[in-house]
Amino acid sequence: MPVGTQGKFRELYMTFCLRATYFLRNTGTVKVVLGNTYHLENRPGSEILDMFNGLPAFINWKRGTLTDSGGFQMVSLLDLADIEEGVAFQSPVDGRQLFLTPERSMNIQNSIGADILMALDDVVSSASTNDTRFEQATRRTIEWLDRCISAHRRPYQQAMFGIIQGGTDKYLRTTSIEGLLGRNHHLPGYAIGGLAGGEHKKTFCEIVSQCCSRLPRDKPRYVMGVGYPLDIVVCSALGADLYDCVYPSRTARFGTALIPEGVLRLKTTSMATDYRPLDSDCDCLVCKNYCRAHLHAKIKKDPSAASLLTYHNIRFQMRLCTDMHIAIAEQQFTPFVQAFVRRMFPQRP
Ligand code: PRF
Ligand code: ZN
Repeated sequence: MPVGTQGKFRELYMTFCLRATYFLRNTGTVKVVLGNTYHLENRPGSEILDMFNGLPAFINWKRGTLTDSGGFQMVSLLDLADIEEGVAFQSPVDGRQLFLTPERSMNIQNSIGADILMALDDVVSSASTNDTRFEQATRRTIEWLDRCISAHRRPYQQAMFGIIQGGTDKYLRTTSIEGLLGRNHHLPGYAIGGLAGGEHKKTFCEIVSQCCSRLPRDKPRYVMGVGYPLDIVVCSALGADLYDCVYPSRTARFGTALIPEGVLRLKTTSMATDYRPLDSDCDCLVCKNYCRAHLHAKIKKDPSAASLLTYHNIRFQMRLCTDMHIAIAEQQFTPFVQAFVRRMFPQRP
């Protein structure tokens, strides 16, 4: 799921001067886009979203939508004051004091009207060394889930996913999973939260594996904030289904393109005379129309180069997912993973 924080997909919009969603549709396989409750509440705001009967009509997006509950933004953006009832924080936009409770998060997400909404979780940065904070967050996430279940006004129109927390502690993760499984009939899907924050890869894999092995086989599993191509492949091998990340657009802004071999830094001088497309296997309009040397020259003077890279990077991620689907359906996933890893790390035996 590409992330368009305010439903805008700024980079695509800038270059093509048309609704960005038109170009997202053109990337062929994007089925769901993600927006953030907290940002959408700021702008355009619930009143306007209600007038449109929700975000999908507002951004003219006819495929799937998902909103994150705001829990993670409170960690990533803000100097927060932590309160049992909910979370208070200062708006980074206008300094206003905001207060997000499970009820308020549900209320806003019901106005936004995405197909999937997320329960409000208490997210602790994986860099934290305060063990009691992880315990508190695990307990609180379950208590808040009950409040989210009661407050959700449209359970038949909008599917609510519960979120597993518990940091890197297996015992806390088990507590969290069991709490969620006890509410299984309210939850059409599950998310694994609290990862992708700089923990060791081995720990990350162990937690994803532990969670996936316990979750119902017939419901989607979403690993939140995951977006490196290698992580997407590894998590899928461990049994996960859904991902979201700003990585493809953020890395494009720094002049980086995703390719099967890893990444291509368009700003490096070797690109100045490289007349190949970004990725010769790619069918996107950027790879069909521009070479690396052109993008290298453009990047210095024209911000639209970042849009072209964003477009390619999103198409790259989507093709990766389609290729995984096909490999799984044809029972060829193991050789697929081997070939993927070998191409990215050819030097390893
Ligand atoms: N919770 C929520 N959104 C998230 C995460 C989370 O744990 C992550 C992973 N740290 C990314 N986005 N609600
Ligand atoms: Zn391309």
